[in-house]
Amino acid sequence: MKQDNILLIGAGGQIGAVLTEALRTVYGADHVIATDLKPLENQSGPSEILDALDGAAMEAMVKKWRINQIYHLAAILSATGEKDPMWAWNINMTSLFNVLEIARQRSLNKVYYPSSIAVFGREAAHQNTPQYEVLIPETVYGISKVAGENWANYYYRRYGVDVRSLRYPGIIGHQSMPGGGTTDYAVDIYHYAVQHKPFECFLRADTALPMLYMADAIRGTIELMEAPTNRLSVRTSYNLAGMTFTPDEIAASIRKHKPDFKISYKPDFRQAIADSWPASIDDSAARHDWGWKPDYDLDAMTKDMLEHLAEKYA
Ligand code: NAD
Ligand code: AKB
Repeated sequence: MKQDNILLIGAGGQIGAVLTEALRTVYGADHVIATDLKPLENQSGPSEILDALDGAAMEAMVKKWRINQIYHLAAILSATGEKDPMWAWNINMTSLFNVLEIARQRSLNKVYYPSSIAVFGREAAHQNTPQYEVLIPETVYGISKVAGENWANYYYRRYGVDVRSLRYPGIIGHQSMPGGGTTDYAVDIYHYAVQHKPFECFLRADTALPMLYMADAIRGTIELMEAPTNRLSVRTSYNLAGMTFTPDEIAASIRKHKPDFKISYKPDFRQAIADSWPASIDDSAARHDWGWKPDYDLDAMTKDMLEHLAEKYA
């Protein structure tokens, strides 16, 4: 078992809850300190309340637990961010600066900072969006991720802080619920299907978006963090792809198991956000540099999601 001490910020969220447990199997339960604004339940290791806007509290926690790696997951996502842009900008940027400054001042080994497909806007190529593409996002969330990626690159080039980052697509998992994103429908839909309820989708039937199964996202994150430094050529954030589908296609995949499943469509403000994002992204840099390869396609994910959620609701 590896003997780094990891601070996970935003560990109560959709990805954080799963990543915490995955990191604990690699580094040992006592070496992964899970933190969030809210108290964390059912923890197999240490946890604390931490507001990522409070730099002094974050530094005290780094000292207390002798932290040498930070995974900074706390953020306000695309849909919630549009309801109060300045609030979202403050949380997303202030928390990142606190992490980067502590990493610089205390010479931490590594920092993980997730970015998103939200960095792209409608000027970017819609299909197979390249790694290096024009970045004109149309949400405050996307703007904060473009800025965050560039600050990550800056701290690496200027101060040698080993910040690593992935542009996640929409992440789908059975373990936790998403928090305020535009891709959230693709998680909710499985919960409705398993409970034999009809699902009303907030995106149009033909809205194609890049998505990734949670198991792949967690494995990819840990693989990136364990890759030798000299293999990494991208210090802003790597494009990461899994699959692409529309609401219509995910419903069809669910119907292979649940033929009576019904979906209807009532697009809301999230449609404009989805329309500004790519349909698919090119992750060849991640494949080339550190061997990224997703395991799950849409049907494999559907089967796994339905099996796990059936157990949960039984
Ligand atoms: P989430 O909204 O589910 O969880 C975020 C967590 O951060 C929550 O538990 C929240 O309580 C916590 N948080 C918010 N403000 C905080 C603060 N001031 N201090 C401490 N904690 C605070 O988000 P997620 O889906 O788990 O996403 C994690 C990261 O991955 C985010 O940076 C997000 O931008 C990125 N990402 C997620 C997806 C996705 O599909 N889930 C896709 C692309 C990128
Ligand atoms: C969101 O929809 O905001 C997130 C993301 C793709 O960053 N899931």
